Amino acid sequence: MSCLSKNSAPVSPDRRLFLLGIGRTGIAAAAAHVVRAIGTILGPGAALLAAGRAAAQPGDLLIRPPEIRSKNGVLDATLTAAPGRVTLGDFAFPGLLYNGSYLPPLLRARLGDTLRITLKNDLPDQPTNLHYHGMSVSPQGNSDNVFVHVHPGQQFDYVVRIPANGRQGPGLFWYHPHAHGMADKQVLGGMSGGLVVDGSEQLFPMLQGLQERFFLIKDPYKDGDNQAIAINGQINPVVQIRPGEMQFWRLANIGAELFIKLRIEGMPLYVIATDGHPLRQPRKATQLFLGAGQRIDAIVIGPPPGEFAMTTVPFQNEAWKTPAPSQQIATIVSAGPHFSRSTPEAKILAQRLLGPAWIDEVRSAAIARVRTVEYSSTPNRDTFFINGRVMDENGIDQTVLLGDTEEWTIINRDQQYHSFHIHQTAFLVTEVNGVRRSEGSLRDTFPVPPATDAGLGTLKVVIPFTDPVIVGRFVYHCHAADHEDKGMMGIVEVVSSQSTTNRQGAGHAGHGHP
Ligand SMILES: [Cu+2]
Repeated sequence: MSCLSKNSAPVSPDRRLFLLGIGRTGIAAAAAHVVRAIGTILGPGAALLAAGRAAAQPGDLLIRPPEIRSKNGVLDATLTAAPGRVTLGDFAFPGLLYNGSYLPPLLRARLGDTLRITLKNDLPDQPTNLHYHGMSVSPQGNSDNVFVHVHPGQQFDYVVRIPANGRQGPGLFWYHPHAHGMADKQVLGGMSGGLVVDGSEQLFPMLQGLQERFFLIKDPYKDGDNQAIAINGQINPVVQIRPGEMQFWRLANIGAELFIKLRIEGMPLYVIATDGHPLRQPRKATQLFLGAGQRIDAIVIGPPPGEFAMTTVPFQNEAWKTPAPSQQIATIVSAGPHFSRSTPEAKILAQRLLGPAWIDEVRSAAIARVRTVEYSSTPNRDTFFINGRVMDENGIDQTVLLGDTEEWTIINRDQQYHSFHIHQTAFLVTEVNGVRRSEGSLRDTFPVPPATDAGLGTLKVVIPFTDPVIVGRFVYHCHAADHEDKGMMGIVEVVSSQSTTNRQGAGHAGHGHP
């Protein structure tokens, strides 16, 4: 049974309803009473919430994902994919899980480490595999190779070497299944987790000693028209901070289809990295737009005492649907004595990235070639195309020479958001809908705006295919996983000038079945 209703955030803790003598029926009618009750329970700060949205009941304290860290240069982990029950507030559904958990382990490694991940497929009826999203690692063999299919009852041993020197730097990444046609269902079911390359404090020494918080955002299967949004597998968790305290927040949309705009009333974020790529200097943001796959690392400062709602901001995604109403997805509680070593905003914004930045090289590189990638779909949206074709796992759509930097224009003919994601390398966004953009950091996933009456949606990016570790065959696609599964994915092969195309080695090695 679910208490998600069209216009309200989930009303979850039964105990408050019990205290109020309200049964589980008639909850919508009781919402106003509940909000007043929260005001009584939590004091004047809660008025902020009550004024915002009804039925925004704070849940439990935000939990930390369990972690598996590398030891002596190796991260050993086993991920077992299997069905399992998921309960999110009052919403329960049959999930597809890693190690039985909707919040599987956060993997933490360092540059130069090797990930040794055993993937066991205990799903009864579908293949799966693992993708290491955002990592500049090899796409071949038993590394980050999405052409591996691990069938039910089989297991596969991934060995992913993170170069000590190269394009890959410290930052926030994630892992999820990428078996073509299966990704959406599996990620919606719960199969995705965080992946961190440690060392961000070497880029921004101010991070040293700060409390680190993860906000791993997921969109479970819809309950009718209602879309629950979970953070670390929790509905509307409470995040504690002291007034004036700095914390290091790491937000990742590791969901399947979700595009969200979010904000915290009265609390800006000082963004230091996007998709694991540092900014030259922090940027103040009062609103974030995160499509599935995108991440933000940010410093925050504890606001004055009180409660602050993290809410979604309605926006037009699909032209044929009314925007989803705002919902509260977390509650920030600022309380306790004012932090003694408080840092003013100006000091955060005055930080400068230590060391060279890949973005400078990308910005100044000569463009070796331009390409156009056009997104479209059938009118009933059961098939999605790139350049009029659906994904063909045995083909190659683009061949790129290692060392080249290219400019790709993604054109969106559909009246809904898509996104552009490419494996193994980040890119620089230079233009959105024909308007020049000055980006302070690289991305690996970025929304492609919908077509409107004003014209087609366009995104222009500059992609460096310059790291020798990425030689091989890999994919680019829309990261709304349902679109990707329904065809909106293409294959690029990066070839070094010395070698000819090696389809055998890159494409068909390492199948998980005998
Ligand atoms: Cu899409």
